[in-house]
Amino acid sequence: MKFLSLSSRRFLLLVLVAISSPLAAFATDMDRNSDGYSVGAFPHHVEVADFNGDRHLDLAIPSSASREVTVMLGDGKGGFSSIRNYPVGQGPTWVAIADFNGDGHLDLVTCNAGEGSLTLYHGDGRGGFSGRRDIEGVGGANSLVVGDFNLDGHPDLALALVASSQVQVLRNGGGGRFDHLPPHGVDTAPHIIDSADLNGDGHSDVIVGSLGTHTLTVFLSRDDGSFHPPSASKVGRFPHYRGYGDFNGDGHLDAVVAVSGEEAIQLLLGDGRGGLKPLPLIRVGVNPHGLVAGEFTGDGHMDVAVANRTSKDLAVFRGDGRGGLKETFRTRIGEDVITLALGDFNEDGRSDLVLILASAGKVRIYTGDGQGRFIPIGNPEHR
Ligand SMILES: [Ca+2]
Ligand SMILES: [Ca+2]
Ligand SMILES: [Ca+2]
Ligand SMILES: [Ca+2]
Repeated sequence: MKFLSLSSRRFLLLVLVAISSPLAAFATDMDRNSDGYSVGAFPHHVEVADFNGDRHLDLAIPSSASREVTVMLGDGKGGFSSIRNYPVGQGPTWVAIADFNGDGHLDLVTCNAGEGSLTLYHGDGRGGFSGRRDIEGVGGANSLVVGDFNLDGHPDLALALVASSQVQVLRNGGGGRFDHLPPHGVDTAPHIIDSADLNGDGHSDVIVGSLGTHTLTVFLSRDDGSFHPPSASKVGRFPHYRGYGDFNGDGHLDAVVAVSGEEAIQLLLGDGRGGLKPLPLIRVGVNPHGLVAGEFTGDGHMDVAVANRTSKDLAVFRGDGRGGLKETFRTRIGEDVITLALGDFNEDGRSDLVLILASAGKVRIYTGDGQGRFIPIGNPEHR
């Protein structure tokens, strides 16, 4: 549908989606070809959730150059029955999903790096979003993560503020009303913030990668929502996306990070107390960026998939359960993949990947075969 303008394409999609489900499926088939589904300009991030409660995985994708977040409702067969764009603030780089107002339906929030704001939408539980509310006063925020840091049952947000090299928690007082807590200093140029329970106390901790110092900083949570003094681990140059899992089978969560300046990934062994010990770099390709950790091969050991933005390929590393990672699969993508996420989109019991093609403005699903290989779902070889 390249020949249609964005607004007319949006209108056509809205009309088709509004009619009936067989036609809606037809609409998205039209929108999809072997290149993938078109979304906004420069999609930057993706989150996977079931927004409409039909047990099929859905996607939310902020597009940083088009001030919108795209919501794609999955059909359970690796396709999408509805694609809708919602306007947000300028330069959205990140999205997070949770039931912020406690009505039982998942909501979404984008981090709008272009203007230092967040845009919150309330989900209706049927895949639609409304009640836009913008939260100002988060200048320099680049990424955010959800966590119930003070254990009151209301999901809070933690933001990486790249301009001021700080981490800030926005505490949800209930109903999706957020209080800005005093920020914490972090190493220079924090980029990606995420969370994992590194010390195994059942409580999400916050991890931030800093591009200025090439470090990962861990903030262990206290029960009242405050953090212990942070500790940092030196990693390879330019840490980007991370995955978490117990790679060496000692019962402690470990981290694996794409370090683009080294053309490598790096495993960091967790000590169960929040410490992360970096292991030697593993070369992967040019400009690795997106990364997920999961069990792709059926042997019960954690594996890693990483996308190389400049060499435009995807590599899978099979974990041996003892902290070893060995490349077992590589496929050419031919596009600039900024990030990827994991989910069983065709519901065959095997993990699949969603790839976000930044420069192309597209989304592609690659189905997993359960043995560590991933094939684009439009590929006839896979039918
Ligand atoms: Ca769904
Ligand atoms: Ca809600
Ligand atoms: Ca471990
Ligand atoms: Ca699957």
